[in-house]
Amino acid sequence: MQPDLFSTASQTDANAKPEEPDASNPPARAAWLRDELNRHNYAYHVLDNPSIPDAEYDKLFRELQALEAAHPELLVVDSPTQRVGALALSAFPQVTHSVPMLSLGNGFEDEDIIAFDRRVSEGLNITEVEYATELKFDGLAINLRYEDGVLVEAATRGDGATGENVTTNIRTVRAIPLRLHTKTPPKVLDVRGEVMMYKADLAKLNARQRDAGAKEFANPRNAAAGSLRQLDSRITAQRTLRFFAYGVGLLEGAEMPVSHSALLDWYAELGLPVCTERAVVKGAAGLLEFYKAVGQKRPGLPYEIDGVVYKVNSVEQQQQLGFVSRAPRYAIAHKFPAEEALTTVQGIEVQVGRTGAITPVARLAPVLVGGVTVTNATLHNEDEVRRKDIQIGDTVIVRRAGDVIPEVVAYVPEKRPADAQPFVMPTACPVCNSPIVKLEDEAIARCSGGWVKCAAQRKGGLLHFVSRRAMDVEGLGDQLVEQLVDKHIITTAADLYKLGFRALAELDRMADKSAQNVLAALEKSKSTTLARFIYALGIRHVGEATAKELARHFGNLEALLQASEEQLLEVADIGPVVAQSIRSFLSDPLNTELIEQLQAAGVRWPEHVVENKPKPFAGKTFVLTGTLPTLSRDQAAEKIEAAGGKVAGSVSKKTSYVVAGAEAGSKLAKAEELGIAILDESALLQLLETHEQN
Ligand code: D41
Repeated sequence: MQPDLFSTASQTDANAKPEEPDASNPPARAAWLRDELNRHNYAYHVLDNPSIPDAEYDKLFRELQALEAAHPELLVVDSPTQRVGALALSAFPQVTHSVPMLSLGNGFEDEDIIAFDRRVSEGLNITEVEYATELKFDGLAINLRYEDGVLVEAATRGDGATGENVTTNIRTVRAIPLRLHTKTPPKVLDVRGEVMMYKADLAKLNARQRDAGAKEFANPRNAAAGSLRQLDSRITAQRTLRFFAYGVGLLEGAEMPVSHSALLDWYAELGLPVCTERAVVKGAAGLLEFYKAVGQKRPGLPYEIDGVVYKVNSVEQQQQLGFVSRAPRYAIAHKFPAEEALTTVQGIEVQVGRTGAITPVARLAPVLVGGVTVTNATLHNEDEVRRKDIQIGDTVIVRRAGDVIPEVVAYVPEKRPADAQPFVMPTACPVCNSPIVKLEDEAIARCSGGWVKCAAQRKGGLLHFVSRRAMDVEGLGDQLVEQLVDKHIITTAADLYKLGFRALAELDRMADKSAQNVLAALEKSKSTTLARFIYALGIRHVGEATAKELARHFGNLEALLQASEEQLLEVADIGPVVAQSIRSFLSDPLNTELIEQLQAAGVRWPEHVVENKPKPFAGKTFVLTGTLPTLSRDQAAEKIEAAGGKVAGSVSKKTSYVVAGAEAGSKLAKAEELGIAILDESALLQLLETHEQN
């Protein structure tokens, strides 16, 4: 389907990929670049399925720009360099923006920013310009039209002039107020901003996609775009999208704020989410300082950003500067080095985790990704390798996001060599040679050796035991555990507490001082909490939250040790799989022995009394009305009842809260009349959450 959209003189046969002409033939090279860019554009913007990394695309794009600048006769009106934005899918009606949505110029190097500041200060004839700085979210630009304070239309940016009407889907985004928080709203307000997805929400969505055998999203922008293009807004509602406002289009019936920072302050008052990591700075030095500070914070941010944005703060000065092509002269994006890169797969090996899980890992030709050299990347599991069809010899897109393990996003079909080798899952554990088994309903293959036979599992288990959120033994890292296990100094976690100064100090790269520190940290870790202890045991399916719940429910270890599967099922959020996993762990004499040894070594925690789960909604009556954005009526009722509340069918003076969704009717009116507190779904969830935390 792509070729007829993009057919040009140079590409006549739909399937024949023209040879890549080199720079000695500028007309052919330009035509080839146009075809390439158009094809990648389509894959990226229309199919939400990028075919090359952004940086690679930018490189081709800049090459074409340079070629056209050097040979103006080669410039054609439909060159990708002459178009901002992308094709729209036809399923959503077109919306013409009242004020065009401009694009944003960008720079990578400090010099680009210094040159930007120079252009601005010369344009304004001012020596030191004041800028508003903010984050550049990696999402999808959108326009929200509020009339008399009510959200009436939402449209994607599209090509800047026309976008797609995605109002129904946008209404499911909880971060976006359906009504502005003011009694005196402007007649018309176009709010511009970015729709995106938090890292954690994207990970959850991708896990669901994986379970459903559906395509995973390579980044939050694709996830946001894919979600907003859902024809069924119920699907959009199940995906947690976020929004940050950063610009304004048409404004009628209110004064335009005098500066960008004042605009964002106003937005915040109106209940619109705005970037919290923003500042007002002076001159190029101020800009670069902000860039550096954000770069350091970046890994810890809950969302992906691909750079920062600088805007001349004064709106009057912004207008004075005007535009170049379709980007304002007053703003620029300062991008971070690309977090995706192309490289080749030199081999695929497997790693063994603490539960024996076998993870295929791609060995890569070293490549710089976002400033760090990457030589291997996770392929998650065998099914993932099959689904992504990654083979040895392939050229692949590698991605590194924040502090997560680099991963292989996709391979580049055009570059697959004839002798590419598919991955073959080994049948025996590379560490202990035990058979690798895969249960039918599990995606993950495991080494069947267990920690008794498999050193990899022992190491993994020990590292988990000492990790920060478990026993929190500071200074006991990878390399120490590696040596302790390989030299057969320790086998189980209990052996850690038998370690003497000599044994530690004699290890490679251990000074007396560090050995002392490790011993002190081990001693300190003995005083812990029951929840941490349970988590540290590394029972499969028992994460931190489940461990906390188990500790709270049973109150002491003895009660947990004696709990039957049925009793375990009574614990909040524990289902049959988890209950079975806990029971089978605790039934293994090796494990109970370990627990005894740990306690004998002095590991202890304060005992506490079993308390019943608090019932924060006890005595409260709720009435549900209208359609909630994500919860069904039954689900909402279940949550309320689980918290001790009652759900009634009609509103009366005795009603504590009315939970209202879309198309709420007379019950809502009655509640307003009686002055009863009205909640929307997010307020209800928040109320539940606040209580859960207590
Ligand atoms: O966070 C962003 N992605 C972002 C995008 C931002 N913080 N500010 C932006 N400002 C503008 C102007 C200056 C034109 C109002 C933008 C964009 N534009 C933008 N995003 C996509 C196209 C343009």
